[in-house]
Amino acid sequence: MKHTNLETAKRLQRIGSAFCIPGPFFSYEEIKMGNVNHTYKVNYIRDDGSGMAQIKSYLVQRVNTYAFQHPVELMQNIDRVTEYIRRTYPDTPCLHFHHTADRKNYLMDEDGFWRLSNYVPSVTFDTCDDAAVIRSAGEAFGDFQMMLSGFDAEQLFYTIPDFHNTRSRYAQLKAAVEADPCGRVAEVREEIDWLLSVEDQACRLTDMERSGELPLRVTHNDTKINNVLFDEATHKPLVVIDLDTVMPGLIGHDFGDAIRFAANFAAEDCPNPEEAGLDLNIFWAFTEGFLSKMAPSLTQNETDTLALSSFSLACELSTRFLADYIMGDKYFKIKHARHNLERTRCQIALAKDMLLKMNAMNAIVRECAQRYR
Ligand code: GN1
Ligand code: MG
Repeated sequence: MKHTNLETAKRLQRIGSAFCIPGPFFSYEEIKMGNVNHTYKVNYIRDDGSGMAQIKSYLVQRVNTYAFQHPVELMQNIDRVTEYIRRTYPDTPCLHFHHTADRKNYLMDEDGFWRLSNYVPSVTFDTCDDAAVIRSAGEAFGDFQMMLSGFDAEQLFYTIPDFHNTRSRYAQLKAAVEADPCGRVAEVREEIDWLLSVEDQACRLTDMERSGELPLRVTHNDTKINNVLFDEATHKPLVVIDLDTVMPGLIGHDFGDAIRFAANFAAEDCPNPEEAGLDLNIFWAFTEGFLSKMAPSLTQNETDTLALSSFSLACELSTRFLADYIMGDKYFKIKHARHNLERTRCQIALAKDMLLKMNAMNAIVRECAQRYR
């Protein structure tokens, strides 16, 4: 349902009061980042103690309960993870979610499932060709995994079961093709055929996980570089955000997802797939940063499959975008009718280029793994 600005302001004000935010509501803006949840920055007027008015900002998010069907458990995961980080690494900045009067870190009401956190003044990057920033993003995600290496994975609820199970993502695509509820399959035969032609290679990590050849860790699972907040002035990483999918996973899920997003020459939804491809310099910079933190803990199989993981994650996401397009765009937010199709084509073009550059990627991984071991 589309709301007017006034209606949205009223809703956000109501949510702010439920989370006991003091001071008069001043304004809000929608933050367009993120393909699943809705995010708003809300601004309040606060007396700074000397009678001068100051603006204090928060982030309000409406969790997409089509994607996250157990949002209460999701918020419990976030609570456990952030509490663990706060306790174990008191000097590391961490997200802070506010509580309602009845001590819940969420609010469920007639128009959704809401949460509210502090706003951290920062910059984020959707695309970035500055190798130093990319390297720092690699360090930030590497640090994040290392910080959680002592965290008991048993405590985590699977917020989206089989999230990075590439075999089951392929199965979902095949089911969508079979159902074809919108009559869109004929138009995307070429994409379907290509994805099916590389299925076994794309699913290699999933198969190795099943056979016990790759260890489970606690991973972030949604490592787009825009999930790292950077200091506005120094461009040093401040904090890793978007903890909705912190679950047991493979190191390659974090590495591969970051690469397929950050090291693509084109934006994820670029309408011209011929512009997509793997930027090996960015690949190198991220790998450096990530492995400078993770290399000492890698198994041989993990090292050997890191480069492949970026191909796997690009194919996996292609199957997700394509299945969503075929099913009528129910999962990912879209801005126009062919948005998911354009995302699919761009991701496939990237995956094809990754195949051509696999040897180079492997050489970079091996070199960094050795240097930082
Ligand atoms: C979604 O919401 P956002 O932008 O963090 C999706 C990721 C995809 C990504 C593609 C929970 O992430 O898995 O890789 O879109 N998150 C979920 O842009 O499905
Ligand atoms: Mg996310």
